[in-house]
Amino acid sequence: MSERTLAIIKPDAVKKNAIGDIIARYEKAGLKPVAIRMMQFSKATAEGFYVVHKARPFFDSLCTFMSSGPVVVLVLQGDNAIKKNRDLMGATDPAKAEAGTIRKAHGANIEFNAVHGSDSPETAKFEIAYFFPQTDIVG
Ligand code: IDP
Ligand code: MG
Repeated sequence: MSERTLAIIKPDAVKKNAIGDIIARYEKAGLKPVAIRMMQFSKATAEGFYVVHKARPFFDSLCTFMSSGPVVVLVLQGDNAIKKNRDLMGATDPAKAEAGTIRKAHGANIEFNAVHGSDSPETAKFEIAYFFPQTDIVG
């Protein structure tokens, strides 16, 4: 079933000049970009995006990291896009990520882990709407 997911190329990966490599991996896996936006989050934008993690001990550090430099936010579309992207990303901790995954290739540690991907249809819906009006999504 074709679905959409939200991906973010995080500040660490943008700094490492990995934008092209990561988007190539999405395309090769059949995840078509249908919206792309480059921006730098304010702290408040990061806090609103990660509101589900508000009570976690790493919340403040995560939001500081996510607002530390430019990011690329994408809507990806394809069959089973949510799970496909999670598989492509690898485990949250790059040290535990499988060979061939984005986090294995580009992640430094459990916080600086290169990419974000929605984890369910409900979060994908919230996350896509957080950054993109319907009119800015093609296809
Ligand atoms: P996910 O990105 O694989 O879905 P989540 O548990 O949703 O992982 O956590 C969101 C983000 O918070 C992670 O991608 C990572 O950047 C950061 N994070 C998760 N767990 C930790 C931790 O234990 N310490 C520091 N940062 C963390
Ligand atoms: Mg998550």
